[in-house]
Amino acid sequence: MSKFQAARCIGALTAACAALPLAGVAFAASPTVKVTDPWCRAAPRGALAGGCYLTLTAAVDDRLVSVDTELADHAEIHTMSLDGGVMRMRRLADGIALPAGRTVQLKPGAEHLMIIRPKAQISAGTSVALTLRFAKAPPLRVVAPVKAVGPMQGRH
Ligand SMILES: [Cu+2]
Repeated sequence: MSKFQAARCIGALTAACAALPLAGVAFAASPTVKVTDPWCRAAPRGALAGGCYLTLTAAVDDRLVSVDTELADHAEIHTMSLDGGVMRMRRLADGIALPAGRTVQLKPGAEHLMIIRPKAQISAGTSVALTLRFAKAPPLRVVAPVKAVGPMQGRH
C-alpha cells in the first residue's frame, strides 16, 4: 500500500480500503484507555492513606494493573465491600478488568486507587499526579484535583 493510499484509507473507511491486504493490521483497534473525571478525596493531615477515583474506558480488553504517584512510595488498587456490617477495603493484586468499550467507574464505596502513606497532605484545591499502568495500553499520567467530600469510611 502506498503512503498516499494509507492516508486515504485512514481518512475514509471505504469498502475498497477494508479489502486491502493490510487492512486487518491497519484498522485493528489499538490498546488505549480513556480516563475521565479523575479526583482524589481530601484527607486530614497525617492520614495514612488517601483515595482517588476516576472513570476508565478501554478500546480493547485490557486491565488496570498498577498506579504510582509522586506523592507516595506506594499506591494500590483497592475494592471495598461490606463485611459483617463494616465496610472493608482490600487490595486487588490483579488490578481491575477493563472490558473493551465498557465504562468502568472507580468511586467511593467501590473500587478505588489508594495512596499509601502520602508524603504531603492531600488537601482540597491541590491536585495529585497519578500514573496508571495497564496490561496493554501505554501508561497514562492523570492529574486529579482534590475535593473535600465527606469522611473516609471503612478500614483496611
Ligand atoms: Cu483503600
